[in-house]
Amino acid sequence: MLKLWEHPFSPYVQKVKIALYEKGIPFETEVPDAFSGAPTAYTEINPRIEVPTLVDDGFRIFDSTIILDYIEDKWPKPPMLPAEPHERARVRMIEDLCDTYYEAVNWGLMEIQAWKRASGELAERLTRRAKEQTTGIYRWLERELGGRAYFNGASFGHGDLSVYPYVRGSVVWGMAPEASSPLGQWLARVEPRESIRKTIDAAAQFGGSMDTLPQILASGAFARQYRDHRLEWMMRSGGIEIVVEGLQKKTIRFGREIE
Ligand SMILES: N[C@@H](CCC(=O)N[C@@H](CS)C(=O)NCC(=O)O)C(=O)O
Repeated sequence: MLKLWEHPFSPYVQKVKIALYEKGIPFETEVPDAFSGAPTAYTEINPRIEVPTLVDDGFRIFDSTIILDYIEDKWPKPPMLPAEPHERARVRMIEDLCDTYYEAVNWGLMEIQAWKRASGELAERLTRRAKEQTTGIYRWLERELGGRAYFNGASFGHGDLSVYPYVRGSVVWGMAPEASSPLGQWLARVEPRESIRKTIDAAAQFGGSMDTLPQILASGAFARQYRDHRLEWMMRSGGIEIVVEGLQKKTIRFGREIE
């Protein structure tokens, strides 16, 4: 059976799960023991030591965008990308912006609210920046949505499953779109879908308490990966001292060097 290496909280994983559920493709899941930064057997499966990785009959595919393409190529029905080339490109640009810009804003909020990297004035400043950035993203997304029912066009597809996990993240971190706004209405339209419900329920049931995260960080047992856009977010938003302190205390690491 198809196997998805995952973490239920990962928006990249959520994209893939929603696509698999939409297409009715059965899959099994496993959470790798791989997020501390220490060497692990999972390196053999994904050289970046990230989730998601899809394993199809021994063939390993990493990166959610590449996985979505693979699923679409191998199981084309129902189609989840628009048919017309401009529209396909439009949807892919939405996905890319969400993966590389929007994700970092939510991730930064998690660093502050759950991992407690900052407190007091610094936490307020970073949260204010995240709020401003989220407002900008909402404006951009609403321009992209235009008069469409779905980001994908007339029906649900990659455009929507690429936006949903991030808007969901904004909701979790206290920055939900206005219910009456076009984005709020789109959210209400897509949220009841079974594919989304199953994905979100798995995250809700995963358990674990956010309360223990600051102690885990302080113990030095865990180094968070500050890869590309995440590092940029912290630097751009005014958290340079968090990066410096995290590197000194080894609670921040960069992506793995490929051997
Ligand atoms: N570009 C990758 C990004 C995947 C990614 O960053 N995954 C995160 C979870 S959200 C991860 O596994 N990070 C490893 C870590 O934090 O140690 C994709 O689209 O799949």
